[in-house]
Amino acid sequence: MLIKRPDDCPSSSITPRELFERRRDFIKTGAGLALAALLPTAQAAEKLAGRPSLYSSDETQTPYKHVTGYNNFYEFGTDKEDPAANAHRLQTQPWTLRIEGLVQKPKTFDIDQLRKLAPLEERIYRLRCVEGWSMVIPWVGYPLAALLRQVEPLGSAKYVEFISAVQAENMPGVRDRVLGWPYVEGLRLDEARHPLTLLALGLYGEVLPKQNGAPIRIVVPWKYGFKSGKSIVRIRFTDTEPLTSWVEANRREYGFYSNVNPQVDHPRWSQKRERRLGEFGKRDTQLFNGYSEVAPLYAGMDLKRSF
Ligand SMILES: Nc1nc2c(c(=O)[nH]1)N[C@H]1C(S)=C(S)[C@@H](COP(=O)(O)O)O[C@H]1N2
Ligand SMILES: [Mo]
Repeated sequence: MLIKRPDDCPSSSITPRELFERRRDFIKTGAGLALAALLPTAQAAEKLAGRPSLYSSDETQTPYKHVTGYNNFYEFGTDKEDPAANAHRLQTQPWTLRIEGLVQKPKTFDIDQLRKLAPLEERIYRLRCVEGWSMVIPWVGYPLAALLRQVEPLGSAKYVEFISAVQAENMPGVRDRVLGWPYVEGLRLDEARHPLTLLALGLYGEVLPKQNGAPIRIVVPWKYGFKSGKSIVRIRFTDTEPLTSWVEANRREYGFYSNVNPQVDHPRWSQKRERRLGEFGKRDTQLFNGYSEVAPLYAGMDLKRSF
């Protein structure tokens, strides 16, 4: 059935691609022909291509509809469908990213400057969420290290903090005190500079959909998904471990490191298995989400204590 009542199917949850596909399906049927004329012409999402990267996984990519329809973005609500329904309200133009703290040259970048800063790559990464699902997503972006070096960090800088936008009037979720706002995440500087850590500006060959963290987000593929802050406006270099939103909310359940680790269960559930969105059954979760090249970052650390 193609026609749904508006409240079953908020227009905001329909992606340009879905609209396009619906129009096409309509046009194929005689009955659809007349109705197709009433539908808004789908505005194609702005393309953003990247050159293929050697860091890419060759696994089956998670369908676009799951990547953009089943999200965590608490600023827009706590249900997995809320971001797709509400994130259209996020105002992404103009947008600036301020980089400051323990640096020689604090700077502010706009999106055009960020897009041109380094060659865009397409990186197909696995992402494992702490709640037990996983995805394979073709991101478009470049290593965060390319951005961080622009501001010449001081020797005293040991961590970076990522601060997401707060637009109270556009974000129904920030009325809830589930988390302290703004959403804050952080990495140790060597983690932030690791070549796998990505500054993402797009996915599936398009600019980032708003529910996925437009116009810029971090992606750290060996850590649980919540370490990847969305819609960030500020990066701050610090000498102390940042107090992240999830640690602040519940430090017994969420640690600063949050490396994917099947041997360290969440206090309320096992982390040994995961479900790939769009698939049935479960697969084994791998240490560091399978990105074993990051192991040297944690040499000598007890990963059960520093979870
Ligand atoms: N600002 C912000 N960033 C966020 C979140 C959030 O609620 N707010 N949720 C995190 C969580 S829990 C996950 S699993 C990933 C989900 O990213 P995705 O929706 O693109 O799959 O975003 C992370 N980044
Ligand atoms: Mo998550």
